[in-house]
Amino acid sequence: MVSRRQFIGAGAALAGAAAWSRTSAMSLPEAPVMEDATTQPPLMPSAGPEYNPVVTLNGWSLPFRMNNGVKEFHLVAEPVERQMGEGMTAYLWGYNGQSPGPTIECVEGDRVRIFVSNKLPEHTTVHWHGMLLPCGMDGVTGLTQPPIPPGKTFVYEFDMKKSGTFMYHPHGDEMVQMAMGMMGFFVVHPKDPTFMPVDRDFVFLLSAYDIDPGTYIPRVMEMTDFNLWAINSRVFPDVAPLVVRKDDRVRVRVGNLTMTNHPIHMHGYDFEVTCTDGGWVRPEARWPEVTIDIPVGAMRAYEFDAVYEGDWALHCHKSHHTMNAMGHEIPTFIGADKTAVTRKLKQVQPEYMPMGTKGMADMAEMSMPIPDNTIPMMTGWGQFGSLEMGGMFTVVKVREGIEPGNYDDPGDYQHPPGTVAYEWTGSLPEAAAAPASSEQGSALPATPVRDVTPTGGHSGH
Ligand SMILES: [Cu+2]
Repeated sequence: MVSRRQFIGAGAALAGAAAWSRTSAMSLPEAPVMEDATTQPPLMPSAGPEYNPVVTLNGWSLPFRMNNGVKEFHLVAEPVERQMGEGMTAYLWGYNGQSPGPTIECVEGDRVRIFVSNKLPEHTTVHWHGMLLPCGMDGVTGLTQPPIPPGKTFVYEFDMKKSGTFMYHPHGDEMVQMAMGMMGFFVVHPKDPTFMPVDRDFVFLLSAYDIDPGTYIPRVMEMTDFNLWAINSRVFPDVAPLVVRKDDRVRVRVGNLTMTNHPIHMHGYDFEVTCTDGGWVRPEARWPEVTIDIPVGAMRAYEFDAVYEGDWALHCHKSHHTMNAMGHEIPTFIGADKTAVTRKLKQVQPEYMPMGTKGMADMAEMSMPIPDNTIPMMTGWGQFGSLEMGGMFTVVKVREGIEPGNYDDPGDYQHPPGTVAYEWTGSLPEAAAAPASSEQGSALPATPVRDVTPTGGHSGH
């Protein structure tokens, strides 16, 4: 617990000559805690200007209180237990019971006072990524403030100069603290509620961990070879779907605090980037995309009109990032005959299964024995079988008639008859024979081949 005396001391030290700081006359706001990893419903504003709150996938927004016109929040940096997926819990560091920390929402023009209490075993600070603020509120250990020692509380206070999509994270022992999961979203809504309104506004942060199967704590020294690629510290199939009502205008805000870029691809739609952590993108500066690269330390928001019903995949396009805990040192066995070696290995290890000789899809369907506290590499079941996915993968579920404010999983998409890929059961045509090389000179036109028919042979002659 932080005593009132400690709190006043920290406030006074930070406030210095700033006459506007009245923190010493107040009590510390409550610090709500969330331990549930399910997506919480949007937090409607309890005071101040109206706004349309965001929905944090597998997360929540931090409640605030008003104090003489200032919005007050209380963040607590602390060790947390995060269920990354069913059967796997990680011991991370985060804020208010969760990693990532709660989303902070406010409105352009608000004055915000954020109390940060440090319950970590080492010092920390909070940097408000993308915000325009007084330099001394920027949260860089040593450069703009002393570190917040364990057990102490510091106060940050500044005006929301512009609306947009931002984040917060430590700027003290940053490598360790971000590898341990310390990060959160910060959304500033426009003062004018008619500015670029959307019906549904989703946010999530990309994070990556290296946690050996059967263990709980990330290896913080890992630089590139992570084994858990996560959306809000969850991995598929336990990342919440983005539930959308047909014809809604939808915004998806993504931030990347991993060690590499993530090309985020959404199926079924084209869309435009409308906001970065630098601000809103002018309409004449946008272009259509179906994949947007999220650079390290950046945020992108994209928007679309949800006119196409379905279960649409949304995932990182680096295929290793849609896998869960796996070793990367395994040789390729495609085409290898393991029959003889399997017979021998089964004599000493009867459960041995040969894998990878035809690819690795069989991994998803086998239930191999795995250690406690880990997640299969490729998993997740849909109405047509295994998805053979993991990591940074989720589903955008667009349905008719979903109530506004309802984000419950509507289940599998019911495809209209005749709209699902199907097996051809008729006779198969003979494969087109390649012309013998000696004939090619006369058979092929001099210009590049344009008129090859699909049933074989060349036209003409
Ligand atoms: Cu990725």
